[in-house]
Amino acid sequence: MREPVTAYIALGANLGDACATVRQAIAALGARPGIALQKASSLYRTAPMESSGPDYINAVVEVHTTLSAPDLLAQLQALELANGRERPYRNAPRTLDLDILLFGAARLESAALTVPHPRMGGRAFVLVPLAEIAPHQVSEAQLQAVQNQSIERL
Ligand code: A4P
Ligand code: MG
Repeated sequence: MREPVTAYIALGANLGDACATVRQAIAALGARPGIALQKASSLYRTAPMESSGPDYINAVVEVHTTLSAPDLLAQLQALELANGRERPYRNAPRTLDLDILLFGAARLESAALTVPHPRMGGRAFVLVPLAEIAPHQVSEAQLQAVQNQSIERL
């Protein structure tokens, strides 16, 4: 059995009842084999960034997992599919998006999985909820750099 790894996962939704989807996805994540939910941020309402459609609901969770990073991603994608996720084009509005932000101290770079998430540094909708549950993972300078982005804690 592997030693559990602390991972951070970003949730985003902007179609359907996005609040309900994100709340339910947080609970469903913790019920998956090999994934134990440790902390969940508040939900945040955020303006779409490089995307279209209604405002997003975003959150970040901390999990302990005995899965490998690719196996964790497979679990997240199964959960996206169970929530009716379709991928008509990149950054299309979505019922549920689950991204791995950090997987312990791992640095991975392949087409299927890049960790730390390459775009997390420029996004208030990731950094603000991450800082809420894991302040040591986010610097003041990072938060200041995204302070003009629209985000409302619910
Ligand atoms: N992939 C690579 N690395 C990762 C990772 N660390 N976590 C691959 C998850 N997946 C990763 O993702 C495309 C491919 O990325 C996957 O097949 C996986 O193997 P996707 O979820 O199918 O497509 P996507 O969501 O359109 O792309 P991506 O890269 O997740 O988009 P972004 O850049 O994360 O942006 N605005 C607001 N306000 N809130 C949002 O949540 N989200 C996006 C998505 C844009 N604008 C937003 C929000
Ligand atoms: Mg994604």
